[in-house]
Amino acid sequence: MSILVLSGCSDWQSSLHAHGANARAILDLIWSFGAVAAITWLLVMLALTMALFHHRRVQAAPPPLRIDSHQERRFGRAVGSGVASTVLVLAALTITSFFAGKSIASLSGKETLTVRITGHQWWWEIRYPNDDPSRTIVTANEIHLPFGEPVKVELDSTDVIHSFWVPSLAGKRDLIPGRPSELTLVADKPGTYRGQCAEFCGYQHAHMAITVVAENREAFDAWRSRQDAVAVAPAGDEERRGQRAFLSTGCALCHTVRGTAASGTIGPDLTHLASRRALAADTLAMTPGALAAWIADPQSTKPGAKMPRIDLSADDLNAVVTYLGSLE
Ligand code: HEC
Ligand SMILES: [Cu+2]
Repeated sequence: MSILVLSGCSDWQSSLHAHGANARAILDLIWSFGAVAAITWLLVMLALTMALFHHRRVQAAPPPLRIDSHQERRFGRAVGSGVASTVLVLAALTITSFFAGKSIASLSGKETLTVRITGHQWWWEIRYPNDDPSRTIVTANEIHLPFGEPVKVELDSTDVIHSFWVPSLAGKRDLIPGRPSELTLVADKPGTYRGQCAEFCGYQHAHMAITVVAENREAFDAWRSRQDAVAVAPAGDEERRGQRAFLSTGCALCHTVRGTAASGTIGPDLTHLASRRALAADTLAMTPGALAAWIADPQSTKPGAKMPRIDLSADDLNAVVTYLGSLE
C-alpha cells in the first residue's frame, strides 16, 4: 500500500511533475483552476462567516407582502455581482483552457517519429511503422523515443476501450476499437516515465502499465537498429532445446519471434524480449526467475490474462527461459 501511495507521488508518473511541453500546459491548467477554486471557496466561506456574525435579529416577522425597496435593491446588486463574477471567472477559465489546448495542438504536425499503439487486454502492442513493412518494429509495453522531439502516437484497440496516460508527459487519450485517435508525446530530458491504462478495461486493468524511455538521438537510433534485426539464432544446446520447445508447444501460435516460424499475433512480439525492462505490462521485472514463473503459470501472476498455462517439463521450461532470455 505504501508503495502504491508513494508511486503516486514519485516524479516518473505524476501530472504534478511535468517533463514535457504538453504535460506542462496541463499542469499550468491544474494550478490555475486549483487557485481559482481555492480563492472562490475562501470568498464564499468569508461571506458565510460575515453573514453569520452580522446577522441582525429580526424582531418581528414583517408582513410577507411588504416590500422594502431599499433592501430589494441591495439584494439585487448582491445577486447581480455574484452572477457577473461567476461569468467572468468561467470565461477566464475557458480562455485559459482554450490556450492550453492550442499549445498542445501546436506540436502536432511537427513530429519526427510515429509510434502506433494498440491496446489489448491487458498489454500494449507498440509498432514503429516503416515504409518497408518488413522493417516495421513490433514490441510491447515499452516505448523508446528521442527526448526533445515531438512523437506522434496513434492509438487504437482491438478489444475494449483502454486509455493511454503517461501523466508526466501528456494528457489522457482513449483507445476506442475502430476509432483511431492521436496524441503527441514530448519529453524534455532523458528519463524513464511510467504510464498506466486509465480506463477500466477488465480484470487485469491495474496490471496494464507502459514505460516510456526517453533517450538521446544516438541511443534511440541504436535501439531502433537493434530492434530492426531478426532474433538472434540459438547459441548453444540449451537455447536450441528452448527454441524447439517454444515452437512445438503452442507458444508460437500466439507469439512472434522474427527469424523463426513463430508468427502468432495474439500475444506480445518476443523477438527482442530480453531487451525490455519488465514482463506482462510492468507486472514482473525482467529476470530469469520471473520469466520462469510467468511461463510456468501466468494465471497466478495475472489471473485472467489471455495467456494459458502450458505444462512444460522442468527441463523444457528452463530451456525456454534460457532461449527467451537470449533474445536481446
Ligand atoms: C493463447 C495465446 C498464448 C499462448 C499459447 C502463449 N502466450 Fe505468452 N502471452 C500471451 C498474451 C496474451 C500475453 C500478454 C499477457 C499480459 O501481459 O496480460 C503473453 C505474454 C507472454 C510473455 C511476456 C511478454 C512481455 O513482453 O511482457 C512471455 C515471455 C510469454 N508470453 C511467453 C510464452 C511462452 C514461452 C509460451 C509457451 C509456453 C506462451 N507464451 C504461450 C498469449 C499466449
Ligand atoms: Cu486497459
